[in-house]
Amino acid sequence: MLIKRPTDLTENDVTPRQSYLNRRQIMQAAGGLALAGLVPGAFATPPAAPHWLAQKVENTLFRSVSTEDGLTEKADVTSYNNFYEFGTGKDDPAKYADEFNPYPWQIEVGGLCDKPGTLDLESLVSARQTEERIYRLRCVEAWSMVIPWVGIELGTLLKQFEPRSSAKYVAFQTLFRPEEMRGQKSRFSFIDYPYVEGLRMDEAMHRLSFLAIGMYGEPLPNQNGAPIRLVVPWKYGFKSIKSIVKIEFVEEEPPTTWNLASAREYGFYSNVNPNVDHPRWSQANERRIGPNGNIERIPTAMFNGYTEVASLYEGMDLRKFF
Ligand SMILES: Nc1nc2c(c(=O)[nH]1)N[C@H]1C(S)=C(S)[C@@H](COP(=O)(O)O)O[C@H]1N2
Ligand SMILES: [Mo]
Repeated sequence: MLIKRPTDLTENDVTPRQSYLNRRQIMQAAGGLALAGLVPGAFATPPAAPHWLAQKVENTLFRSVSTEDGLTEKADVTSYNNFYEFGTGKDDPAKYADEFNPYPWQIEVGGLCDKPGTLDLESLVSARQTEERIYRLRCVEAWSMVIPWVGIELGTLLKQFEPRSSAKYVAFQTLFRPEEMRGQKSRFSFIDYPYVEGLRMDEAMHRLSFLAIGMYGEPLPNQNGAPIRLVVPWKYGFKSIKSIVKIEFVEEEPPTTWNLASAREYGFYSNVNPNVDHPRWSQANERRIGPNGNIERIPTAMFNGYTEVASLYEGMDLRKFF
């Protein structure tokens, strides 16, 4: 893992947005247009991100964390998703997330802190320097991707609300808006809404915990959790909760969606761990969806390779606290 201290950050480390586009994506875009011409109205126009947001993401000049692993294609990251609010199929989010308009957006921050408040996305984002971080994302289903996110460190935002010492955990909540999120209307959904997640305070304050507002140099597509989502690269993907509307400092371990759905399969910690299998499949390997859409079977690394987080779990039995 290549990590730069904030003081080592240099300008223009970031890949220009255009170079993310490759031949495959350009061809797909052309194909999509042709098809849209044949089937009028089949493709909803995605709600456009506001100008200030697109500018902020595009003008991100610093890359603070990177990896030797090759990037997953943007076309794959935006078409193969888990976002149950739009359906349980991998292609449902790309199909239906355009029915959701994330703008304007506010986040309510409260609980055990001295400066609770409601932030609108614009003031949250404009006050801060954004950075690009290239992280591996390892889904509990044993596939993985490598994604260039743009956003801010979670801890720097949380500090602003002055959490009290009694705050031991941070709880997150996704938007509940069934009119625009068709999966939330489903009567036989395996999970309940709103989607909730949580981190222990020290995990949330770890410098790798990130809030993304963009990827591949552009604002987040809806299917990837627009306009703001968590990214915790050493944990299984479901901890990286999308489209966050609420953050709360709490004393007790907060309930989390997948743990509520099946406690024996999905623990609160859910650190990537090749030595602790899911009850129904092995976690020793993963299918890496890599450059050019190539899928490679590779061994899974402890903490998804982010071993610097190990000190957070010293003395803990990671089989028990899986
Ligand atoms: N609100 C919400 N957040 C969510 C999910 C979801 O269904 N709803 N799926 C999770 C899972 S299982 C994964 S693997 C990642 C996928 O993120 P991506 O689609 O941006 O790759 O989002 C996570 N965040
Ligand atoms: Mo996942």
